[in-house]
Amino acid sequence: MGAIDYQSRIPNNVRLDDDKRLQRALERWQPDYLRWWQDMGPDGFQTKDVYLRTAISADKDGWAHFDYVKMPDYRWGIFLAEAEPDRTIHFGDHIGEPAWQEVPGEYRTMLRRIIVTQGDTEPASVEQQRRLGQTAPSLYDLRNLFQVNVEEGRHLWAMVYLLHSYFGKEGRDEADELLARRSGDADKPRILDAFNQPCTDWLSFFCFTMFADRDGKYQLASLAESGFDPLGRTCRFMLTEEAHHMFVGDTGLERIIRRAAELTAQDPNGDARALGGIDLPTIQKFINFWLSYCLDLFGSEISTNAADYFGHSLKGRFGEAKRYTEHTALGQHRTMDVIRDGKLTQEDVALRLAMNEELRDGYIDECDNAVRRWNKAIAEYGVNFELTVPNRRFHRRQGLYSTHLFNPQGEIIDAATWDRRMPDWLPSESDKAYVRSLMQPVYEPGKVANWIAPPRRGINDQPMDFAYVRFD
Ligand code: BYC
Ligand code: FE
Ligand code: FE
Repeated sequence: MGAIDYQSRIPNNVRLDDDKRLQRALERWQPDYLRWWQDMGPDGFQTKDVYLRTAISADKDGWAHFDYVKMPDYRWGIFLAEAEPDRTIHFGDHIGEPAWQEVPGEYRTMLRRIIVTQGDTEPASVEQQRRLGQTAPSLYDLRNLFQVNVEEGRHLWAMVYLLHSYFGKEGRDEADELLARRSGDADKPRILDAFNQPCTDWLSFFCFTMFADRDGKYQLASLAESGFDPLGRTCRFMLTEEAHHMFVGDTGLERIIRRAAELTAQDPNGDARALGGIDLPTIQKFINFWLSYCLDLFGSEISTNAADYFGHSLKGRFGEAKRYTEHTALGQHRTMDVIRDGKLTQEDVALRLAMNEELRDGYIDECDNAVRRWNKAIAEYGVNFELTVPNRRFHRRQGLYSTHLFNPQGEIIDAATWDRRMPDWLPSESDKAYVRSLMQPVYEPGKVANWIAPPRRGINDQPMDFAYVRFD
C-alpha cells in the first residue's frame, strides 16, 4: 500500500486506476475544486514558488518531501493509512464484528452527515485565511500559512473521496455542495459556527491553528477509531498532517506571547503597545474568543447524536483502543454541571450521552498544558501576568451553557454584568483595530515583524533567512 501513484491525474494510494467509475467521478470534480481554489484559496501568491512538503508515501516514516511548488500545482490526492489486516470493530454495539469495508445501510445517513460536517470545515478554513498572505510577519510564516492551506485542501479531497466512493449520487451531490458553501456567507454559510468567523489577522490565525485545528485532531482521532474502516484509515493519515497545523498555532502564539512579555519588560510603563507589540491582555481576549468558539465544535454536552455515533461504532473516544479497557460505555455515568432554576448543579449523565463532553475534556487538558508553558515563557521575562484558559462555560453558543451568561471563571452572571465586563474578556473593536494596524507584511528573508519573536528553527532544517517563498 504505502507508495503513492503520482502518475495518475489524481495522486493516490487507493488503486484509483482499478475503479474507472470512481476515477471518472473524481476527475469531473477536480476542475471544480481547482476553480474553487483559484476563487477562494489564498489571494495572490498563486504563481509564486513556495517551499512546501508533499506526501510521497503513507508510511509513518519519511512520508514527506520538501520542494518549491506553485500552489495550484500542488498534487492534491487521496492517501489512506495502511490497512490493518483482519481489523475488527473495538467499541460500541458492534464490538468483535469485522470492520466494515462498505457503509452499513442503516447508518448511511448518519455517516454521511459526519463526513460532510468534517469535510465542510476544511475548505471553510482556507476561505477564512485567504487574505492573510498579504500581511505575513515573515516568509517563514507565509510558507506555513500556505502549507496549512494546501493540506486543508487535501483534507477536503479525503472526505470527497469517501463521499464519491461510498455514497453514490447523494455523495456526489454533497461533494458539490462542499464547494458551494462559503465561510461567513449569509445565504450559504459553512456548517459549524467557528468556521464562519472572520480570521483576518495573524493573532487570530495562530489562535485558529492552535484551537480549531486541535479540535480537528480530537475529531479526527475519534473518527480514526471508526468501525467504517475507510473512514478510520483516511483520518489516520490526516492526523499526520494535522500535527504541523497545531505546531504552527502553538509556536505562533508562543512567539507573540514572548515578544509581548519582552516588550512589556522593556517599556518603562510596562505597555507593550507603546513599543509596537501586542499586549498580553489583548492576547488573552483573542484566546477567549477563539477557544470558546472551538469548544462549541464538540457539540452538546448531552447529545443523543453522540450516543448514537458511539453506540453504532461509528465514532469512538479519543484513543479508544489504546487508552480504555471497557469499550461499550454502558451502565456508566459521568457527573456534569447542569443549570437548574438558574443555578449550577451537578447531575449524573449516562456516559454514552456525554461523549462530546468526554472528548472536550482531553482537549481542554491540552490547552491547559499549553497555557502553562506560555506562562513559563512570560515569567522568564520577569513579567507578572498569567494567561488562563477560560472556563468551558464562558461565551458558548452551542450546548447546555449557551442559555446563560458566564464569566471566564465559569460563574453565572447577569446581563448587566456581562455588558459591563465583556470589553475585558473579548476583543473590542479598538483591540481588533489595533491588532489590524500591526499587520504589515515582512517579506525579506530572515526578517520578522516587530510584534512577534523569530521562530526557533527553520522548516526542514533550512536556515531562518531561507527564501521560503520566492518573490522573483
Ligand atoms: N456550530 O448533538 P449536537 C477540523 C449543531 S475541525 C453550529 O450538539 P453532535 C478543522 C449540530 O450540527 C473538526 N452548529 O451535536 C480545523 C446539530 O444540528 P442539527 C471537524 C452546531 O451532532 C481547522 C445540533 O447543533 N470535525 O477538522 O453531537 C481547520 C445539535 O447537535 C455546532 C467534526 O466536526 C457548532 N459548533 O456533535 C480545518 C467531526 N455544534 O442536526 C479543519 C464530525 C453542534 O440538529 N462532526 N451543532 O441541525 C461531528 O462529529 C458532530 O457533528 C459534532 C457535533 C461534534 C460537530
Ligand atoms: Fe484539516
Ligand atoms: Fe488542520
